[in-house]
Amino acid sequence: MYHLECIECHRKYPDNEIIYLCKCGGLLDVVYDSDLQVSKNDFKGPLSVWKYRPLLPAKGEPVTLQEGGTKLYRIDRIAKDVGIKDVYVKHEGMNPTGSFKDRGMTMGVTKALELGMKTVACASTGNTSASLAVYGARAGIPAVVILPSGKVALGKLAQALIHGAKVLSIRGNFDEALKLVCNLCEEEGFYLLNSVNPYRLEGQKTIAFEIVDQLGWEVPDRIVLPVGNAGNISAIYKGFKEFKRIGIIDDIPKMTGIQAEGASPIALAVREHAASITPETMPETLATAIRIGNPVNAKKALTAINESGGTAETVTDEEIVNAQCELASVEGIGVEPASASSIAGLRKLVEMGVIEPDERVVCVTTGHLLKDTQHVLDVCPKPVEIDATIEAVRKAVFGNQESWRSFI
Ligand code: AN7
Repeated sequence: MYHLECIECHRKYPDNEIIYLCKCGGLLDVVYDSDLQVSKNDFKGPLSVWKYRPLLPAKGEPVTLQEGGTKLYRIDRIAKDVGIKDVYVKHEGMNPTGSFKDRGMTMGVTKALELGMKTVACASTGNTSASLAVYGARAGIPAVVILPSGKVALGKLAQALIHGAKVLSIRGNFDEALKLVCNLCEEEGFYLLNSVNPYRLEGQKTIAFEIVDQLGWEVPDRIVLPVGNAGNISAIYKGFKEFKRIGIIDDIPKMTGIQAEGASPIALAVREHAASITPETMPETLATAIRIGNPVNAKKALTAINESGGTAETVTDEEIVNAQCELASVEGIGVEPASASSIAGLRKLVEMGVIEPDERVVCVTTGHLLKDTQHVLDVCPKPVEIDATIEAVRKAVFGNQESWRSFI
């Protein structure tokens, strides 16, 4: 029903071969037989990753915590302020571990068991490790995670630790951690669950399915999302393409990737109309989730952006934090910095005239606010400490007009 296929040379591999890159070095895709017949009626149960099982490459019982089914919120106040009519947030922070990674891991760890793998492993800027630790625990197999020391938000680190992963912190960045974990998996036969693994992206493509489902089987004009290792933008694009191929939708949204200025090889390649990226050796941003200089899925992401008529843009750390505060205080949606880059990017692209005022846009917010709270405490006003008397409370509420919304 499906096989693995190289996106460059189109060499095919059976679905049960343990392989992450083609012999030619190209990335792999899961490709379904062209006579696959699936209709809306085949999607059963509540909104979730596994609702779309007819389009997922799993044979056995899923390893699941009921991921997906995240809410699609309208954000009318921000939309009005930005000057565009129709904006939604797909809040992926509402997944079981607080990020979109769970969609990939429920699929990837299910596949690991199906393939008889005994240990799972990944490199991570944080969220992937949290998710792998959880799904490893759920599956009852050990997980090894390799992290860039000092650059992982504490909420994510705490998750990886308490869910029982073997947590290794390297003196190096994410790109170095990824190289190491690839070697480790090769040498020890561990199952690699970074987004170079095409099965993981199969889980993540359900973001596209859910958006269409939630919009009453309509397609938005544009998807705006943060880009780090570039797996998610590639996965979501693949989801839309599959829905189009089986006749559920007619159009594909413009895939629009946002990167932090200090870690932006894909945005730079798009700006220069380059066919490939130039890796950034010293990536830096406060949005540590996307502090990635050599995105492994760059080739797939550039195809997604170019074929869909989308674009990529950079935002500064300051724009990211402002967008995070705005989304939190104006719309009541708490997301981590990387996720807020989608809102910062929306604003910038509307100002640049790239996004038109009449577009219907979905911003994907990839991780929850509580993942990463240190800089929130740094940028927000301190709690006002007072005596435990009603007079002091009254004075504090009405006397001091220092606005806690001053960042808006
Ligand atoms: C909140 O956890 O790469 O472009 O190792 O945690 O698919 O890499 C995280 C990535 C966006 C970027 N938003 O997604 C990791 C990791 C959040 C993230 C991204 C990440 P990709």
